[in-house]
Amino acid sequence: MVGIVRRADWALPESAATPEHLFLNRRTLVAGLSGMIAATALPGSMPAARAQASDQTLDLYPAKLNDAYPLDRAVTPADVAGQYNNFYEFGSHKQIAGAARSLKTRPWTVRIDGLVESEREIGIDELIRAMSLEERLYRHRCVEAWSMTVPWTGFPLARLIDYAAPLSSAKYLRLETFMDPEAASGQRQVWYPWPYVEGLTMAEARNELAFMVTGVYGKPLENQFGAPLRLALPWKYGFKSIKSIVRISFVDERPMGFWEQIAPSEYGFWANVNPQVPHPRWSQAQERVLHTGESVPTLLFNGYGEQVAGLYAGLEGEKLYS
Ligand SMILES: Nc1nc2c(c(=O)[nH]1)N[C@H]1C(S)=C(S)[C@@H](COP(=O)(O)O)O[C@H]1N2
Ligand SMILES: [Mo]
Repeated sequence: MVGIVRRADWALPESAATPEHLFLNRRTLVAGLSGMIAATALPGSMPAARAQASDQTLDLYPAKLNDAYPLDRAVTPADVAGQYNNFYEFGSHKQIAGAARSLKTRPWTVRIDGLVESEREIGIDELIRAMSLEERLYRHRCVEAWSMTVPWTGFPLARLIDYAAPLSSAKYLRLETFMDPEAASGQRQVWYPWPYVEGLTMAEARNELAFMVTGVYGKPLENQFGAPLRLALPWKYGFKSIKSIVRISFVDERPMGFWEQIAPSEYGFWANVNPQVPHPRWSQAQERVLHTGESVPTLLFNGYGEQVAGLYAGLEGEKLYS
């Protein structure tokens, strides 16, 4: 998301404000190159082609709407949201839906580890069946100043935390995306710090809004949305909503996210939406609403302050909004 073109105004065409060119800091570059050397030194490290097993959760869709989260705007059409995605594992542009089909999402295992009573691995179908599904209408605000409105299907992250039984020493949740350069051509670009990682505090993770997503528009997720399991944190910039999760770790140190590793001066740990705090290279005051052709004012915490503002009391010294 890091652009080299300097732009001051959100109203410029998205191609200008949208970061597409990668700025590399020295550390990331060095880490990436050593990763490449390690990869080439390991013969047979490429996974063999696997058959796609079938999704055993189809009968759970569509799930019942939880109407506690009403919207102030129309839902983005499914084909629009499904053809405009950020998923750098499949390319640094928005038209990755076709490329993302090469990801095999069954079988799929999620590892739960770190500061928990007992570490374990669970198959995605078993996990989804253990959590009951609901639908929620959420707004999504990308740090690149576009937004959409989506009917996600999933379950509260808090329910998964209860299931994982973390120890009281757990302070943060660290989430990790799959690593499969054979299926995901973006992961062959070794200068990025793969795999994609994100993190949040335990209090944030237990907030009612933090939602584990398994479906969208009344069906299981299509791959471009981050199948078979992604996060939705609607009060934060979209890069916090990590896709295609394979590992959930309970840790006592603040995890460093993918974008924070690449450009810490531009993308931080907290990344809460705030129209008054500009990105170093563009304003966050407005957002371009996908499909409508309109720009509207961005709201503090993306409009979810009632649910989340209390999480940040006493943290005013932190860089909460980038
Ligand atoms: N693993 C992974 N997760 C990711 C990303 C990514 O590139 N890789 N992009 C993030 C960004 S910047 C955004 S805006 C959202 C986009 O979600 P969507 O394609 O479903 O709209 O996914 C986030 N999660
Ligand atoms: Mo984003």
